[in-house]
Amino acid sequence: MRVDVVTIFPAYLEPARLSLLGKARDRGVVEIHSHDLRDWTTDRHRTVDDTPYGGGPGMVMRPEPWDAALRAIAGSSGPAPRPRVIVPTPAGRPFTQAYAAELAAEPWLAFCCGRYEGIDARVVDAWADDEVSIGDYVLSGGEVATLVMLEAITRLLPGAVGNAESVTDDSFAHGLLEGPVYTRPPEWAGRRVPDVLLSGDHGAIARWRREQALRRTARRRPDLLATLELHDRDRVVVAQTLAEEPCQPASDGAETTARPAGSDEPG
Ligand code: 6GU
Repeated sequence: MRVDVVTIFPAYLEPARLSLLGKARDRGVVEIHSHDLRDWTTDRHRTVDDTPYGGGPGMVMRPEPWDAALRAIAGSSGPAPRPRVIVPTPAGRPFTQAYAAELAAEPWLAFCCGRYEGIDARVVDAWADDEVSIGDYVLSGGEVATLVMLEAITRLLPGAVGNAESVTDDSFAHGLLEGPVYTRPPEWAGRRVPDVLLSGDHGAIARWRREQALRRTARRRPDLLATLELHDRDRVVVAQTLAEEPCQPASDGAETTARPAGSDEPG
């Protein structure tokens, strides 16, 4: 996959050289080019913004540099006739795992990182295939949102992650949040790893993990359950979880299985 990112702060994309994204680039799984929008300005001050028509606070990004940048990029010989053009904005459609998977199937993406109050709507209308938000809060620009989306997309690309299973088991891949995970030692700071995980009984482990995922999802994201097809046994777990006392923030009831060693109240 090829990715072009247009921004007035190309340095914001430097973290895309690290870790998973960096390795995917080294392996040729993804090719990321960041561009300075100001390279397509024509005035001495390299101006990219102006005051909003109709008044109001802040500044709006002028259309001409964006159009020039996108013409130059789309006209360069990429892997497709033109890239799918994405404008990150808090006013966009929500970015989800399914959306990440859809974008991961594209040969070529271009992200247009706006700043200030946004980009002139005419050039967005002319070029953007998608206006996308990463959540219900406001960032100062699209750069960090682009990094977020690039990481979510790239880890879905074949050859990007060592263990393909770690992608398919993720939270959201099955519509449920992932439950708690543990490694050695079996007891740490008086807290024991749930016995079932040490049992070697793969069926029991799979059932326990499903139950933990259901409990966590029912506690933290009950909205996710509405769209899922649940088995009868799943429904019992959800009903039990929802009938329990609301628990402390950041807890989802997993403490009943990962209780301190020596604690003997029922789980
Ligand atoms: Cl994609 N951009 C900005 N600036 N703020 C956001 C966002 C995107 N998603 C949530 N907040």
